[in-house]
Amino acid sequence: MSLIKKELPSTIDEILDAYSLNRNIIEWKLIDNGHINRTFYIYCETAGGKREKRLLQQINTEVFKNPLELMDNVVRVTAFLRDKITAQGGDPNRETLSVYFTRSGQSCFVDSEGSYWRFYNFIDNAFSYNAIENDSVFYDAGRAFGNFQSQLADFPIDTLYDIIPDFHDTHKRLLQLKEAESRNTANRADSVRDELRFAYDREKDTSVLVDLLQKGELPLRVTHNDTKLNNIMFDRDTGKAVCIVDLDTVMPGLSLYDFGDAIRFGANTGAEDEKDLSKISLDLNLYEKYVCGYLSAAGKSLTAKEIEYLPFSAKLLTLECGMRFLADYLNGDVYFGTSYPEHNLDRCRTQFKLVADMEKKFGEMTAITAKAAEKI
Ligand code: GN1
Ligand code: MG
Repeated sequence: MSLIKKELPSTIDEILDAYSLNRNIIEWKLIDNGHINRTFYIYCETAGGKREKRLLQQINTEVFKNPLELMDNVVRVTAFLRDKITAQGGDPNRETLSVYFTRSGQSCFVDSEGSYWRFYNFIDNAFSYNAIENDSVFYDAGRAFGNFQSQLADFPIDTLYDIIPDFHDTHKRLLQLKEAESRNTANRADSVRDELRFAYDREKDTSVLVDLLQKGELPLRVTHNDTKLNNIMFDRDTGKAVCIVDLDTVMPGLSLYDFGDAIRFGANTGAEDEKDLSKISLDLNLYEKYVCGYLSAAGKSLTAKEIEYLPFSAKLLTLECGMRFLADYLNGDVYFGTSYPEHNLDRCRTQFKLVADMEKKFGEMTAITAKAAEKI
């Protein structure tokens, strides 16, 4: 089981030295709402005696095989965003992540155990949601991700590394699931026959978006690729979305990946790992709020085909995520952080329940989308 360690790394002094920070940390806290990286809030002091709040993150090199390419993407995207935000009269220290460089000018530090660490600015007086408390928050989430996409619309896409190739190629994800089933590493395949059947029954859906991309009917854009609600920081004073975080998977992709994944997580009436499946469904009101917020910021730059496939993308990205959880369960929980043995299976079941509910509500999702698109 891949349990995320909760304490500060044993190499913390080396890390602090590399960034010219004093060895005594004033305050720290684990931030544990991601499944991949290990993240800490750190209140520290520079060698010059200045106190600073920063985010320290260990890059998961099992998932991100080429951390230097990843950091290259992140440095260039964040520098680009800083310029955009400054030009628009915003505050780049709050509205985007920025990378701190080591004493020797590197964007991350490799400690004596071979672990990769990086520091970001800490967005102070801000918080993230794991679930929607009020639907206007989700409108704002849609606006924020739509805005992020518009800000990066003229980023030179060819200069970005493909950090995880075929990350949202749902058909390849299905093939990976089949492979996990046949390898049956954790000897769990017999216990998940229903879930496997659910995925395989939807095989036809899995190649729809990648085929449209290949045929040139959907445009390649700079996308975030991990648009969970908790990857948006909200300002404590204004309540508004202030900064998009978790830029590890920013790379060329489809706008529909970002839309679909945001609905998968944020418009679910239950948590991603809820055990009681009766609590899982698509909240159509939240779906509508997100569509309206997203189109208010990105609508003008989208093609008719992109808009047409918005509801489908929600269903597809939910199916894809469920298949990924299931494949990881079959592989023995080697990818996603888990807290108990059936964690990935519980996550898979919520995703498939949500897919089934979206299938029932697909007509309504389509009508809501069409109505929202009229206002662009
Ligand atoms: C992972 O670490 P986190 O929670 O931001 C995963 C996403 C999944 C998500 C499911 C690099 O994101 O693709 O949608 O878990 N990130 C990676 O909650 O695989
Ligand atoms: Mg992530």
